[in-house]
Amino acid sequence: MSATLPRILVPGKINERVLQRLPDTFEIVRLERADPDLVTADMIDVKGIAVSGRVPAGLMDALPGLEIIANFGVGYDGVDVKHAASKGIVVTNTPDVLTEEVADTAIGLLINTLRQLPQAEQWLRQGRWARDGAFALSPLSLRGRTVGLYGLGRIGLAIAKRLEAFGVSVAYHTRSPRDGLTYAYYPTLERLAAAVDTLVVIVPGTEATRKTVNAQVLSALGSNGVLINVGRGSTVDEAALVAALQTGVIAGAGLDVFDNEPYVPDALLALPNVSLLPHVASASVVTRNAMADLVVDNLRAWFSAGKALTPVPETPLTRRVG
Ligand code: A2R
Repeated sequence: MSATLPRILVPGKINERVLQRLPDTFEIVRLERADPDLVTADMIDVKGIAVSGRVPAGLMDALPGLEIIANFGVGYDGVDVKHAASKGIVVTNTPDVLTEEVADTAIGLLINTLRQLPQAEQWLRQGRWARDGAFALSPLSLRGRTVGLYGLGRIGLAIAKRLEAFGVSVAYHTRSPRDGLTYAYYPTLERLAAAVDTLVVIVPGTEATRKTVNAQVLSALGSNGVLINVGRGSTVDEAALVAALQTGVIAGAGLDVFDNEPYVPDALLALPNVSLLPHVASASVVTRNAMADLVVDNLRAWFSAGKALTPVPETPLTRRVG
């Protein structure tokens, strides 16, 4: 491997296709995890990071030549982007290429939660259909529901379009209303929750969204209410959610994301009125390959043309080429 290739650090695990494609134009340096204490003197000339997970400020500080962090995923809450911006390090993510897949999964999770399809399949697989008869009717249905989207960006809009086809009404809350849409806009999350019976969370995990789906919001959603989260676990107050599900404050929840992944609270696992997925919204081979390609293409564009393809808004930086 030529010593002139830019060196890219890969802390922890990442999609295999990233590791396959990087060596065409880069030298890969592996690190067991994103821990600055593991950085050794020979990594001093590392210029980029490709990551699926965390990049703390300390790791950036330990790599004085670092120019770019290419994050695998549209959400980049694991990367200390404020610190990156303060050091002139560009951060990229993988928007758009996963939008439709995540929206598909959101609809699947919504219907699974309402109609208890995973439980019905277990009934069949366990031989109970033949032994005990028909699976119980689902208390909940998508019919007649009003769905509120907390977040109406790329993915939120793709979910909204699907919901229109299902014949349910759609409303939303974001910080500012989107032009050219007929969906009802609510300036606060609590007012949206009060106006709908189904709340789909698809905002980024930021300080501003942290634990915003709290006891008041769940109470406003009401006893027929269903919460679906395909954004980030940090957005929901998990303790308040468990209490609301246990006491009938809301009727059910479908969760693809959790506060402390991959650990899911026992209290959630014990509940009958939830549908739980291990953060798989974008997890098909085709979509994860597209995300992997965008990680590598961002790094290539940065070092060849001086401009990343999909920098996050906090770091709209360019590189002096040469
Ligand atoms: O607030 P706005 O007008 O910037 O709308 C954005 C909304 N949003 C928020 N809404 C209410 N309160 C907040 N503090 C807040 N922060 C952001 O979330 C916009 O409608 C949406 C984000 O849309 P995009 O940036 O297009 O992201 P995308 O591709 O839809 O993905 C959303 C998230 C990712 O960050 C991952 O965490 C997850 O889905 O996969």
